[in-house]
Amino acid sequence: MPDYPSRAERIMQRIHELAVISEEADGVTRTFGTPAFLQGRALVQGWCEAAGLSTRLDGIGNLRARLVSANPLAKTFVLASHIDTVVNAGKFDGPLGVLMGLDLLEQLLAKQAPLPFHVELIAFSDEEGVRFHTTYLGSTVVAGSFDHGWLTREDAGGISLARALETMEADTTRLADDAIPANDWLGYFEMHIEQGPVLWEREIPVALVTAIAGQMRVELTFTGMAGHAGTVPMNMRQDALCAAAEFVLITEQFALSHGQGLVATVGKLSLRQSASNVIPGEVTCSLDLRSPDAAQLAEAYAVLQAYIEALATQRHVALAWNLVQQTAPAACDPGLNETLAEAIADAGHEVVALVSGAGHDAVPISAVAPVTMMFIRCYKGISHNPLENVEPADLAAAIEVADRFLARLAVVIARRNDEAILPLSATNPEM
Ligand code: HGY
Ligand code: MN
Ligand code: MN
Repeated sequence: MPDYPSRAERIMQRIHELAVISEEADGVTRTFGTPAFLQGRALVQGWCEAAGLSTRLDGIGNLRARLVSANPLAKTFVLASHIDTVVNAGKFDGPLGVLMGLDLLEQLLAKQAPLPFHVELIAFSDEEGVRFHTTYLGSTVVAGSFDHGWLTREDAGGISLARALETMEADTTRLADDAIPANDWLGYFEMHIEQGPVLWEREIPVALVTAIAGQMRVELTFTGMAGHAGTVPMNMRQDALCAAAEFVLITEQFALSHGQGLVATVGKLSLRQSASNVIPGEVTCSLDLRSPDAAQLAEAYAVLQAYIEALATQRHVALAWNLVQQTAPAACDPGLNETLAEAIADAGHEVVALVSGAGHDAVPISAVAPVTMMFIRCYKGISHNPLENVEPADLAAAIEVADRFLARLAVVIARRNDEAILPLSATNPEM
C-alpha cells in the first residue's frame, strides 16, 4: 500500500524549501524572470533530474520534464501548474500542483509500469501576470496561443518581456515549437489549492472543478489637474484621486448588486506624484472583473465602463480605460471529470464539484485539450496571503486520489488503444 503520509511529508518539505527563495526579505515573492524566480525554478529542476527525468527550459521559461511511453503513437498527458507567485504570496498557490505532479512521476518511474501515454510535467513560468500585467504567458506558449505582441510589454522598470527573456537565456525564436501540437494532446490535469472556503468548511480534502471563471483586467488612468491644496476652492477642483476613490466604491457596489458569480476588485492604485498639500492630478488603478458566465461578464464590463466614464466627465477628469487582458470562462472536460470523480469516490470521499473564481493555466490549455482540475483543501480558503496553508492529511488524501485518477485513466486509454492493461497502482487491485 503506498505510503501517502510520507509522500505528503516530502512534498511539504519541498514546498517549504522552495518558499525560502524570495525576492523580498520577508514573505514569498518570485515573479517572472527575477533572480529569485530563476533560483526557485533551478531547485525544482534539480528535483526533477534527481528523480531521473530529463528536463528542458522552453522559450518562455517553462520548466518541462517528460516521461515517455514505450508506445510511439502515444499522446501526451500533461500534469502542470505554475511556479511564479504574486507579491507576498502564500507557499502553495502554484508550486503545490507542480510538486504533486513530480511526486506522481516519481511513483510512475519507481513502478516502471508501461504507460499508454507520455506524461509531461510543466512548471509554468508566469501564470499570475504580476510583472507584465498579462497572465498565462507560460501556458499560452504550450497551448500555441501566445501573442507575440506581448514581447514588447514592459514592466514597471521599462524592461520588455523580450529583454527579460534574453536575460533568462530563453530562445524566443522557437516559441511555436514549444507548443504541444493539438493532435498530440491526450489531456491536462492541474492540482491546485481551492483558494476558497468550501472544502475548509465542509472538511473534505479535495474537489473537482467544473468551470473556471473568465476575467477582464483593466488599467485605468484618471487625469485631473494638480493644484494647491490651500488655494483651489472645492467646487473648482479636478481631483483625480477623488474620481478614483468614487470609482473604487461604485465598483464594489456594482458587483455587490449583481449578486452571484460576478466579482470585481481594485487591487492597485497609485498617484503619479503625491504630497499632502497637492491636489492629486493623476491616478492609475487596476480593475479585475470576473464571472463564470461569459454573457454576465460582457454585460457587466460594458455597463461599468459607461458608468465610470460618466463619473469622470461629471468630475471634469479625463479617463483612459485600457483593457489589458481578457480570458473567457473555461469548461473542464466531462470525461476526465468523470474519471476524477470515480477516483475521489474510490478513495472514500464525497465528490464535490466547484466553479473556480480564480484563473488557472488550465484556461488557455482548455482551448486545445480536455482539462480537469483537482482542488485541495486549504486553510480557511485563504490565498495570495502568507497565511496560505495545507494540512498534511488533506495533502495525503489528495495524492491518493491523484494516484487513483492516473491509474483509472491508464486503464481507459489502454482499452482505447487495445493495449495490454497493466496495473499502474497498487491502491486499486482491480486496476
Ligand atoms: O488571479 C488569479 O485568479 C490567479 O491567481 N492568477
Ligand atoms: Mn494559482
Ligand atoms: Mn494565484
